[in-house]
Order: sequence, then C-alpha cells, then structure tokens
Amino acid sequence: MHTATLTLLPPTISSSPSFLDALAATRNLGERPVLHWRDLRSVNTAYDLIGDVHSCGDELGELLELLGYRITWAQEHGERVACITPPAGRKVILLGDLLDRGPKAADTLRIAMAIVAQDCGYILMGNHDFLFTIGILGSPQPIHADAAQTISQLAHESAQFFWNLRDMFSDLPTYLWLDEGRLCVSHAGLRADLLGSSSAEAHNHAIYGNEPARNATRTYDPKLHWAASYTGETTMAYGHFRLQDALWVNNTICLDTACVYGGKLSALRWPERDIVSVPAHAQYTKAPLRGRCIPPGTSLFY
Ligand SMILES: [Mn+2]
Repeated sequence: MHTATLTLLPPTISSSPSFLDALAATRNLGERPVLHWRDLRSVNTAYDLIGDVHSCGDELGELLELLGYRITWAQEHGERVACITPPAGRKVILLGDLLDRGPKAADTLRIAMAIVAQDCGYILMGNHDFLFTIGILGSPQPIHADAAQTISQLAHESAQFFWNLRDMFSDLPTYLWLDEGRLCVSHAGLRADLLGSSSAEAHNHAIYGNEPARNATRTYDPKLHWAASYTGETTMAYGHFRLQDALWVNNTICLDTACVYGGKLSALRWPERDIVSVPAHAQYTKAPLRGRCIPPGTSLFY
C-alpha cells in the first residue's frame, strides 16, 4: 500500500508584502497622473475648505471635529481606517499639499482616503502631491526629497495601503468649479480666463500659481501675484502661499495659514464665509528661506 509521506511544512512566516515592496514593484513604470478638473456647479451642498495640511494629521482631525465632522478609528482586515460622518448637507475639500514636512503622513492619508471613499468631499492636487504622485506611479527619476521623507514615514504600512493611495493620487483633480459657478477651489489659484479650461496652463496654474521672475532685489512684488489683478465673479479659494492669517484679496481667499511652520490650520465655511482655525501643536519644520510671491496686502507671512 502506497502511503504518501506527509511532510509538515514549517509554520508560514508572515511575509505580507509591505508598502516599500509595492513601491519597489512600481519603479520605472513611468505612469503620469492624468490632470483634470471637475465641473460640480450643479451639486447642491455647502462646503468646508481646508488649507495646506502638510502631514499635520492631528490638527486636521481637530479642525474637522471643530467643523462638526465626527471621526472614528477602527481596524479592518488588519488596517487602521478612519470613518467620517460629516454634518448634514456639507462636504469637506482639502486644498492640496496634503503631504510633506509634517509628522503624521499616514493618519493624514487615512483621513483623506476616508473623505474620498466615503463620499464626504474632495482632495485637490497640490505641488507636493504632484511630486508624490509621480513618485508612487513609478517615476524613473529619483523620488523628490520631500516625497522620500514622506515615504519613510509610511514604511510600516501595507502593500494594500500603497495601492489604495496610488488609486487616490492618480485621480486627484487640479480644480473644482462649484456652487452654480460662484466658487472655484484649487491649490494655488486660477486666473479668471483659465476657469473652465483643460489646458496645461490652467492645470499648471492651479497647482503652482504664477511664479513671476524675481526682480533685482530678489524679492517678489506682490502686485505680480495673480490675485492682485483678479476681477472675476467666481470666488477663488486656494492655499499654497503661506500666510499668518487667511486673506481676502479682490474676490479671492488664501487659506494656507502655515500650520506645518507653527502657524495654524484654517478652514473657510462656504457659503457662510466664516473662518475656523486650530493652532499648530508645534513648529514642525522651518519655512524655506526661498521667498514666494505673496498676495498684496500681506504684511506678515511665514
Ligand atoms: Mn503648495
């Protein structure tokens, strides 16, 4: 009688692929995000617009709670996940530069993924997010230093977390047109003549703003900032330009109040136009010395 020899295998050593394994597997794929904007003018809801988070995950959670969003944390299939319950009739929009320089990339991303997956709002593409996206889509170029630092904070995450991120980042819009045309949101703002455009110039402006040539004293003249000459009827809400306080210029408002540099994280409630802020817990990084063209009327900035 033939009897099969039963060989007992050693217990499987858990070797579930990690975030970094998944990242390595994408190297040199060279995919690029398809830049796009979304026309949501016919959507009837109120919004809470939040400026540059830069991985300040604790402050993001606090600001959302202050705005009336309930956040609970759970374990699902071994993953830490956020569950968000928005106030009735409201959606949240993060105005880009979600990542880099701050301490809590993973929880910031969990909140962002919950916002998108649970249909609680939108995340916009900022310049930092753009470089991060190129990195995780498999850039043949070396990953940008800020993105590499963010990735080091994610080293203990799972491969599933990586693939979920990749899905979200490859589909971030550069700008949204909202509220029957009354509001446009983007990371760095849009000139009125670019609103509704899918041109490379429109996407580039929405992500980077206008960066005029420096003058002889190597400072920027605030009159060169795009908001200085804005005369559009659509209110432009944006971040990117780090300020001490949220600032209205013409029919535009900048909401980057420099949380990661020790300032605060700010939101604009729309259509109420109230500003709601929470202070940074710490100065997480020094503001870069390199100046940036700031909106006119700004006396204090980081
Ligand atoms: Mn930015």
